[in-house]
Amino acid sequence: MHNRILNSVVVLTGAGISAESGVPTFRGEDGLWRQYRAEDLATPQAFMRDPTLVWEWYDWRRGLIANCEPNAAHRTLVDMERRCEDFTLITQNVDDLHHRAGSKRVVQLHGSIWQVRCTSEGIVQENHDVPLRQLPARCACGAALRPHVVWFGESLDGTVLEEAYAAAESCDLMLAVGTSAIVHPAASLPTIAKSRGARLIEVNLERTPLSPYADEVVLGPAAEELPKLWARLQEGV
Ligand code: BJW
Repeated sequence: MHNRILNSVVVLTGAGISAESGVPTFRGEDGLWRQYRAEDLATPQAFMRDPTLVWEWYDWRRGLIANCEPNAAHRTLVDMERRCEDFTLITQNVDDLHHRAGSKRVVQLHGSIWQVRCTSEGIVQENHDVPLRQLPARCACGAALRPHVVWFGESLDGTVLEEAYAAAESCDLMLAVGTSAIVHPAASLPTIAKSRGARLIEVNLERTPLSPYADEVVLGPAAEELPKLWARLQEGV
């Protein structure tokens, strides 16, 4: 990489990057499942109240995601990782489409929909059953399993968060792609980068609370706009 501004690049992705793969976003019109909003299901309280309902939602999403393929935006980030000296991909998504596209190192802020955790022993296991054999899913020890994801009001993994903050604090360029930028602490990463002198570029279908802080807002679908932006950045524009 010859251009100094691309020495250290951080990309924060949200649900919008997977939208063109067919994964519903959280807050768009397609974010509704039955009559529920995602915000009402992605909480420990919802799980305690009705674990079967919450597992039905995850089982439905797992089935849907299993049939989705990474798109051109995911693939562009694979190329960025290969070509940038110092590159960190931070995602809020739990769909694992970055890994499936070929990204090697992905900081998964909110966990993975393909991992489950025992509510008694805390043990995390990979689970790719589609559909799940039992709802609510149960551990061999008999306790309920839960998705190994971060719900509202729950803390993010400390090591994961530290890695994300460290990358945001030291990057030259931060791209925020397909996130509504309202869920914290993820939403604070681009503004942290900006406050430390990074160039901030946002890619989204619409403006977000982040837009006023961005040096550039690219409006359009990520699968179309990110490859074009990457080509431009490599030319030093
Ligand atoms: C396209 C596109 C295309 C469409 N191309 N673009 C500070 C201030 C205020 C509140 C808080 C705060 N700090 C913490 C909080 C509380 C809370 C929070 O942020 N609340 C806000 C809603 C106000 N945060 C938490 O509770 C977090 N925990 C925490 O901080 O612990 C300590 C603490 C607790 C309580 C108080 C204080 C401190 C945990 C957050 C966990 C979020 N979990 C979820 C579910 C994950 C599991 C799962 O997937 O099932 O994470 S919720 C959901 O939102 C999911 C997402 O990762 C996350 C972000 O959504 P995202 O990715 O931005 O998606 P959308 O749908 O919102 O937006 C899509 C965007 O794409 C849109 O802009 C579209 O326009 C765009 N788009 N198609 C480009 N083709």
